[in-house]
Amino acid sequence: MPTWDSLCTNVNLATMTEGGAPYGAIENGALAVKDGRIAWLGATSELPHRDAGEVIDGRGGWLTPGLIDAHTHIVFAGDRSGEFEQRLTGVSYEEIARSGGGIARTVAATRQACHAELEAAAARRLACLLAEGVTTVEVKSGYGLDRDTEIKMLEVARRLGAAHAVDVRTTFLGAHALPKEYAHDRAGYLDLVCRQVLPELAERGLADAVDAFCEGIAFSPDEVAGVFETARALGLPVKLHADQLSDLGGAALAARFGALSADHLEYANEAGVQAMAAAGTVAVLLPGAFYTLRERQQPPVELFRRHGVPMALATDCNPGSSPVTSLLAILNLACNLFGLTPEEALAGVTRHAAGALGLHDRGTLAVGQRADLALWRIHRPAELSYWLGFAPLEVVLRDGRRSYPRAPQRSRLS
Ligand code: DI6
Ligand code: FE
Repeated sequence: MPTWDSLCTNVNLATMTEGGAPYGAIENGALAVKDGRIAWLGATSELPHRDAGEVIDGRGGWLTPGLIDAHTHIVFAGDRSGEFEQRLTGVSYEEIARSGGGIARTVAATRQACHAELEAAAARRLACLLAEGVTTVEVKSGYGLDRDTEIKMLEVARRLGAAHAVDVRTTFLGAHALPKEYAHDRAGYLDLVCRQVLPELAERGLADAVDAFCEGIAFSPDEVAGVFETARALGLPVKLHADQLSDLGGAALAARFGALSADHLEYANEAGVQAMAAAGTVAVLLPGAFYTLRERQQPPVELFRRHGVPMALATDCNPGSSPVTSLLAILNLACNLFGLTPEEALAGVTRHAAGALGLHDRGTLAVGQRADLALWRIHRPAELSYWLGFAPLEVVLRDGRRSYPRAPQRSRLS
């Protein structure tokens, strides 16, 4: 038996660990994997031996942690490209939502779709992420807004994780919008969410976290607080769509419940940012939605830096405000639109994205971490943010096993 299952040599490591060189870089390095975990990493000159089942020659490229997309809505049915055309004529996202389109349109289509249809549509979106080195993806419900469809969405998300080389973390987003059957009974809908659906999800282990949309077109801070109290009582961590289109104090609300993350945050105020810092809540920035909705108000990146709030980045892949299936494009948008550095951007889809999901076993290259690794044919890590539409991915190991490109099928004849 070889000491190591795999060994990547002749490679530069962007470990993304804090406190050392930019990107936590180790140039001319090597990394060894045993039992799905990183067993050794360092400079090639210090490599103790080369006794491995598989040796991957990195040919001078860069190895990073597998990327993590910490905020997606990839499970949905239907099409909203007509709303894109409407917005281009000057109709706003909120006007479309208030006139019965928007989330409600996707809810109608998602209720109609069966498990297999939803799974097939989501798998096509997921394939785009996997082709960019994503090894962990968060998937939200929230286009069902009734018990059966919310559960259907979460079951589809779980199936995606079982069928593809990716870890899926599920988030229940029942408080995404008010379904039309409850148009005149907000309390009734929140009761359904809190008393019926949430306890059932907790019991069945279908949701890893609970999210809500706190906004004028969705739920008020008080309504969200009720959902969060129920989630916390059931032992589920929370996250929040906060301060995207207006300042409702969402950042502070998320912090008050010890949220894993507050997401969007364009309108977050300084008190909210300070509260997030104190609570250890990660800021998940979603430049795909900012870009698609042609927003003007940028998230307070300088305040996050000053107060030490970690910034993650995610696609927010959804049919309304962020029809984006490229996490690398998000790195580019975050740098060009929000002024992040390429190093901050890469930390946002590795170390801090892991934090936004409450996962501490990934997102950096260090001994003992999961061997979720992406090897890139690039000269410098900044290239991952620099290109738009180019994915210089060469190899992915997930849990120590090669998941990209797929291992060649053995010939049936031999
Ligand atoms: N914020 C978003 O960006 C998505 N949901 C949310 O709460 C948009 C959802 C949609 O328009 O379908
Ligand atoms: Fe979202």
